[in-house]
Amino acid sequence: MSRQMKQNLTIAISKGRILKEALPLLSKIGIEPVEDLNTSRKLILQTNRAPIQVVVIRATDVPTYVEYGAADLGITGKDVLMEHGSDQLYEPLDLKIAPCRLMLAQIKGATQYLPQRRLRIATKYVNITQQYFNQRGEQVELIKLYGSMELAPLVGLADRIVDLVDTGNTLKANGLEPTELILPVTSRLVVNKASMKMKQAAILQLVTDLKEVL
Ligand code: PRT
Ligand code: MG
Repeated sequence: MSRQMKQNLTIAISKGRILKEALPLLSKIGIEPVEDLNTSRKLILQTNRAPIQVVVIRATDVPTYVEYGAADLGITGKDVLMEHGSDQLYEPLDLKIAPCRLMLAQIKGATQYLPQRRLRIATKYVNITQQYFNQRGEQVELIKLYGSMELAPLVGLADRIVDLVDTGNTLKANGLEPTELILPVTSRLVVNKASMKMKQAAILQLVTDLKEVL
């Protein structure tokens, strides 16, 4: 066996819906966790392909693990990567899983009632939102939230929100409507730059295999 084939490869995967959609992809290229993810509480999962292991972490932590080389590869949403600012990472593959849209949204019909001050926008995505309004030359006030953005306009915390939308049901159920598309989102494979050099053969093989099953 060549040296490269024996090299460890750690893949950090965003838990939740991305993990659910990523596992079938890995399975298609012959990589399966040896433990049942639904019952296991382990954070490091060995796979049937001995040198490959999977760590399951929060979406927003994936770029950090991969940047520092604690994981060689990562799978997370384009929203998370853009917000983090991941120019330290290679992004060789759009896995096309967990698709959604990052959108500006408001209370239905709210455009008719523009406030006499800067628009207040609540979001988890303050960097992306700031860039978006900078590009349009508009000054806004950003309010950073960590969840349930839909609530903010309903209780007068913000005039608008920037949030992920899939079916649109969550917005609709709260009397909100999406108005502008900010970023189309899918999950991406990212690679640590040093790993790409040191473990090139193994990583390129994985990328090629994944491309074939997409
Ligand atoms: O729970 P935790 O804070 O750890 O993270 P999380 O809940 O954000 O994780 P999770 O499992 O939801 O995964 C987040 C990632 O999945 C995002 O970074 C996106 O890349 C991707 N993704 C794809 C989505 C959605 N689709 C999505 N619909 N993430 C969140 N949503 C939310 C949306 O904001 C809305 O509140 O799901 C809700 C339902 O959407 P509708 O429009 O179908 O009603
Ligand atoms: Mg969640």
